[in-house]
Amino acid sequence: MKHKEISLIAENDTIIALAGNPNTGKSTLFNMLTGLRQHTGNWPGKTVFQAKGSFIYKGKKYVLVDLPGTYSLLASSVEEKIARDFICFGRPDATVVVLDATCLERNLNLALQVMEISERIIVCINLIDEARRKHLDVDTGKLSETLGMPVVATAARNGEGLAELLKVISEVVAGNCRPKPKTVRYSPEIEKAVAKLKPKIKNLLGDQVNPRWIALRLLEGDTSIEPYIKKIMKNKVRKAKLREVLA
Ligand SMILES: Nc1nc2c(ncn2[C@@H]2O[C@H](COP(=O)(O)OP(=O)(O)OP(=O)(O)O)[C@@H](O)[C@H]2O)c(=O)[nH]1
Ligand SMILES: [Mg+2]
Repeated sequence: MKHKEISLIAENDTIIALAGNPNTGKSTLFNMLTGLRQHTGNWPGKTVFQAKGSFIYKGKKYVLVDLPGTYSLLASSVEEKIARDFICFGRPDATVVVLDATCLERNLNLALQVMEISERIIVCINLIDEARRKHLDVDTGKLSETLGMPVVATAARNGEGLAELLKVISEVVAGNCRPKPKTVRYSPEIEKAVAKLKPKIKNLLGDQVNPRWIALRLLEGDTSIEPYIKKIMKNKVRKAKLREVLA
């Protein structure tokens, strides 16, 4: 199902992924932006497989992918694997990480994991209306500075902040805004091993994936990424052969 859906997206489509913890309003945001009716709500029927829709902003088409809600990207459940594989190997042009403004601390854990995979991230602090109701004040400027990424506050259900979110998405896709996510540093031993592995991975896989993230997964003994690595390598070899023929 997942591979079929990924391949349904045309090669030159601009793809925006929506990631986040369960119940943060991703599908509500998806429906508001695409005009579709993806099921929303905290009951069985939550988004398990990613839904796909599109919208036009300033004459440009964007394909939006609503990923299932996950607390992490460790691929220990089917939802986590779908979300992780799409962000890493589906190569979206930008990933919007949707966080619940009323429990940022827990939600930021996922944002940090997405930051390890991808650079083109936008943080969307949703349910800002709920936060306001609870007298919680979110300093988006400070958060943006701390994380090194654009941060937009929204209340998806009533459309608040969506104009700003679209503007930021378009700027990130166009390269006018370049997020610089802060790197999460590990112990010196791990960093030493990562430094050794990174150039080798880069050499093998090119810039198709984030070599630091792959190095960390390999050190962790995560075998679930192997099929993708093999696929990327096979494609690379095929391309190299084609180049030889063309030369
Ligand atoms: N007050 C308020 N409620 C919201 C907002 N956005 C979404 N909701 C509500 O939050 C609930 C969950 O929204 P969904 O869009 O289904 O959340 P989701 O992130 O797609 O959930 P999963 O697919 O399970 O991960 C629904 O009842 C929405 O109506 C918002 O900005 N403010
Ligand atoms: Mg959903």
